[in-house]
Amino acid sequence: MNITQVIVKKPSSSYVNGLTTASLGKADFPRALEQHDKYVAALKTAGVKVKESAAEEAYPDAVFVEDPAIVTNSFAVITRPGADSRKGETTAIEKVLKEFHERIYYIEAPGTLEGGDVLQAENHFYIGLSTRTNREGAEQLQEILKQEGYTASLVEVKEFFHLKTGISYLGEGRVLAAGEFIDHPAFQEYEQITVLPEEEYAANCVRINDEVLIPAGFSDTRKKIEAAGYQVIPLEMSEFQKQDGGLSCLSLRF
Ligand code: CIR
Repeated sequence: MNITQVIVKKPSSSYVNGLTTASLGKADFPRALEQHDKYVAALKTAGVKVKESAAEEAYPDAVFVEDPAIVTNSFAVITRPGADSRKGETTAIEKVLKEFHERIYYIEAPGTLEGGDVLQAENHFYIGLSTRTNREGAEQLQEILKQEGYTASLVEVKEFFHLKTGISYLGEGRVLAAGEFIDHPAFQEYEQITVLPEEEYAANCVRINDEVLIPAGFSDTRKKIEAAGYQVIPLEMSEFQKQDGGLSCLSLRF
């Protein structure tokens, strides 16, 4: 898939007070800003245009811009995040997406859905049922995708936070899988690169054109991705990992 445009959102100083289940300590805001700048630089290296939308103090988790929307190159879906403190993030992202797309769909109550649960592999979308995405939300998205000519299926997420916390699509029929998604029947058709339990955080990677953005510090996963023929850009992600965020969460790519 050729990606030309990416949307990111600057972290706000309220970022350190966002939701987290990790016990990795308090996030360091200046460091988060630095890591975010490097993420944006890596995107530019991968040859995409980057729209940097303004930080929002009222929404500490809004930097994880992947969750309030699903975007393709022709339409967007505004989600209804499962976390109550994140529901209002959709207002600003809708405004930004209207600059790019006329066709905009909405997930409606009682459905909930977060973009971290949506994995695109070519023309198929996997939608994770998690603590943030319920069946109503997943089925609404499935219907929208069908209408737009894609196929979609639902996958239960039992252990990971979001679907994409545990699996990434690298392209060429290949996935990077950890934990419950290793040898999972839903992903049988793909060649699989497996992530060691101690490197689980590295299962969330982002393929952008000729580059694979990976979190720095996970040498086994890095070696396996490189051995499969990919060029990698390792990025320090410590301040986002502290808030349960992975690489994909920081951008919308289309
Ligand atoms: C949250 O709990 O919603 C944020 N602290 C982390 C969201 C991470 N997003 C993602 O994996 N797509």
